Amino acid sequence: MQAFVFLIIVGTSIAQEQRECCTAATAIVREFNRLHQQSFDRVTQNMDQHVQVLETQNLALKNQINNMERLIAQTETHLLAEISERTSEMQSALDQLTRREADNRRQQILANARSRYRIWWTAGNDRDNEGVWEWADVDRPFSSIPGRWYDGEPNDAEGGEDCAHVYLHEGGTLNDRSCNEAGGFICEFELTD
Ligand SMILES: [Ca+2]
Ligand SMILES: [Ca+2]
Repeated sequence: MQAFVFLIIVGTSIAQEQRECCTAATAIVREFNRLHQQSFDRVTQNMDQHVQVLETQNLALKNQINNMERLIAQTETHLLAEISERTSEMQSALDQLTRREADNRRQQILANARSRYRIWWTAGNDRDNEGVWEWADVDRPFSSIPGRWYDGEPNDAEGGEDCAHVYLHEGGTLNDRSCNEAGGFICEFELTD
């Protein structure tokens, strides 16, 4: 009878220890889960904040890039307009310089010619059709010449003046004269570099 009671006491003690141990383990697991969840929430919150900062920085960078692209486009347009304007000005200056050089050369030739011949022939004539002046050497309207007739000319004096010469003493104006008279001649040529 005494031995049976002892077994019951021992059996009761083991079961109690098992319950206490189980309760403690459950508490530990619950605490671990709470701490884990707390840590996870904190990390998630930090990541959300970090992502938000990155998105803000990304938006700011996009705005800066858009501004730079707009600035580059405006600068490119301005530079192209500037280059076009400068090119036009330089071409105009070059044309003016070329014309001035041609005029100077023409004046120099005429000045040198004054002392050599009294008559300087051009290629202008109306030998084929009286009163209709043309160039003998080029297919170009006679009216496009830079010179002009002297006052009262051409007069086809005595019906025999069919060739045009230059009056050097009258500013390079033209007069019609007999083609048979001896004289110098004037040729037009293109100036080259
Ligand atoms: Ca004539
Ligand atoms: Ca004449």
